[in-house]
Amino acid sequence: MSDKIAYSRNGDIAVLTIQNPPVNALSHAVRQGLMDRMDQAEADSGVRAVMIVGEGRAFIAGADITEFGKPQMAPALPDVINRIEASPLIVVASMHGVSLGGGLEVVLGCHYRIAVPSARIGLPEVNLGLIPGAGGTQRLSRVAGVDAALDIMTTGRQISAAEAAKIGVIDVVQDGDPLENGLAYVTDLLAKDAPRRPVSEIAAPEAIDWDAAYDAVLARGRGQISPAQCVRAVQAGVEMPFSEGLAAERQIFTDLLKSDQSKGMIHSFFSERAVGRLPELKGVKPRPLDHIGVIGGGTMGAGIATSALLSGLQVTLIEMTPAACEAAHERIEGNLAGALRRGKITAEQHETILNETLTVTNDYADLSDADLVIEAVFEDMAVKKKVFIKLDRVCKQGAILASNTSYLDVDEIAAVTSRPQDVIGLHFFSPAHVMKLLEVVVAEKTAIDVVATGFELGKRMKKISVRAGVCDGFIGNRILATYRDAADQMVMEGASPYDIDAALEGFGFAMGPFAVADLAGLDIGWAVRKRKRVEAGIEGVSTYADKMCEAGNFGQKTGTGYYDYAAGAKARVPNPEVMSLIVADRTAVGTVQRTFTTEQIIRRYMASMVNEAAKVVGEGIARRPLDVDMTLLFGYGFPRYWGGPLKWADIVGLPDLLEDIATYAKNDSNFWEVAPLLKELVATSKSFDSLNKES
Ligand code: 3H9
Repeated sequence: MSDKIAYSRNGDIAVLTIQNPPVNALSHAVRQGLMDRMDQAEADSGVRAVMIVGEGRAFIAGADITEFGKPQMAPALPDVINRIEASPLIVVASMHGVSLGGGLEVVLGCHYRIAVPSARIGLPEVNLGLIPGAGGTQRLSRVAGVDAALDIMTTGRQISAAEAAKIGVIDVVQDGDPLENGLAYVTDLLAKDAPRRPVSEIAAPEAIDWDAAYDAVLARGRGQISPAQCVRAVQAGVEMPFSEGLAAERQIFTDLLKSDQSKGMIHSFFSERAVGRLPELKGVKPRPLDHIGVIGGGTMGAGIATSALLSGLQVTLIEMTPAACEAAHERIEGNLAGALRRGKITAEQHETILNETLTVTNDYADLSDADLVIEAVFEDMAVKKKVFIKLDRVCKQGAILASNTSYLDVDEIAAVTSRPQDVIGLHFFSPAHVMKLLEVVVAEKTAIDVVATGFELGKRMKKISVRAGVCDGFIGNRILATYRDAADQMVMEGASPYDIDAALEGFGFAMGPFAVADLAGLDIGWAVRKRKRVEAGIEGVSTYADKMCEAGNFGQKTGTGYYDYAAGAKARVPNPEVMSLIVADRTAVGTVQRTFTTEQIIRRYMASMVNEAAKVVGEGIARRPLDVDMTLLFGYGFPRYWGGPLKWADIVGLPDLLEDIATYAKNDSNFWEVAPLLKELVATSKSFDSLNKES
């Protein structure tokens, strides 16, 4: 018999304690154990009720996700839950921590439910590209009604015990020890001779307009299919007898389990957790991290300072003049007001941060006791070097000097200090207090405990931290530069920016590349192009993109760019002047014109991204394919349901991609030079994911 479920007697109550750390996932042994212990309880003379509790930090966090994709071993979870519900004894769940997915489904199979106030419940299967597959769609809608059930399962959000009680999922919310509370509750139920209360016997809820609900959820899902499938499963439960509804739900669940989207999302789930786990950091103690310095109070510096303040760190921000200090202070205050409004901090914390933990000054000497200083000044090597020389002079021994550069050579920056071992790149994404990604850029001489401290900072700031090596643009911006080029090339060959944006938004990106450029500001790329031309001695050339800027069209901030934003950002319409500028450029350059289908746009854009990503992994700039995947997911709006560009590549097949690249290379062999790693994987019939597993 399994040892994952402990069995004990408390008078006439059998207590089943789930013991499967860390989060009591419903592995095969747990499912079998629940079956066996239910049998034991029913055979145990004098037992009148069963109580299920979880040991450790959760009641049950759901099905064991590591078992997905492997052959199913009986008993299946729906059978376990049906067996619990069908017991002649009364069965009670006493919950603490989370009861998620299959965990909530077990709870709904019990006849009564009690929880501590801090308990949380949810059906987060949609976050894995699935729907609840063990009765969740059927039972929750019977208990809570269709609207509340659909809200919970289509968003995947967790709700509090109080909210769960309001919609009837929890009968009693009570502070204290879940075991003690539960026993008292069951004793009370037995004293009252409370009946069994199977949810499957509750009448089906009222129907709604299923097609309208399906369409609304589908539209919200930006291409994700599983949330809308929840609607169909609930519909089946309303229109058919309980057992048939259950079978329909199971069919949708198993179909989705085989889908590309669930493969992508399950990859995202595990990669998100694996990305910060680096073998070389095992056992390495981070340096102390209490007081952070930030150089520069522009959008980026203020965002970094805000993020540090929100994670409880003391912050000293340096600006050059009193006026700039005041502006920086205002920016941070604005960010913090937003955090207060969204309930991320209390009014008291807000006051303390502004009055005690934040200092804005123009005196570098105030950094003398900082543990780590992040420079976020203008992206220019000479300016950065000046800052690092100053920091080297004022910062205490052992203090970490970090640059927020997005593409400059961190080794070169480190070389101007007397302590290159303490120098690291910490590349935040704007707005830094909102965006989840942090590239931890490890330079040649960076000490290992400095790397560990970079990851520790990311953890405290609740970021997804990715280790990157030094090269122009590190992981993310290097790959971005390539796929942006691919998009620009397609524009010159006949695709409009609007076709490209529409194709990629259809693929699942939050925004297409030209809409992103409008958001970031077209003047940024313009300045870079002008500088590069001066360096190359080819001034006087002006592309269509330059002409847009020369006319003052910088994107959203000026109201026009590729799009016209007169009716607001969401109601953007193509700027009518852009296409004529593009056509003039195409004619001047003389590129052969062709048409592109949506599929062709996506394949070419993605092939460029995958090829560059394979180079980034092959050169060791990213350690593993999953590091690239998480960078693109958390910093560049890549659709989570594809799992990242390299997971996407595995899904569509590497040999086909290689063939595509060979075709594109016929016109531009330089740009389309195949990544050696991609060739090697195809030659050895391996996937990118096989490299994740080897590492
Ligand atoms: C489902 O239930 C389908 C059913 O409807 C139908 C079935 C037929 N399985 O996140 P953490 C691991 S689908 C296996 O770092 P936290 C996790 O990988 C499931 N492993 O901690 C990590 O391992 P490691 C629906 C799991 O405190 C460790 O536990 N349920 C599972 O920040 C700690 O996790 C979900 O989608 C699992 N279900 O957050 C819930 N869950 O240490 C998914 C966690 O090796 N889980 N692990 O990296 C979560 O949302 C969070 O993990 C949780 C804890 C909130 C539970």
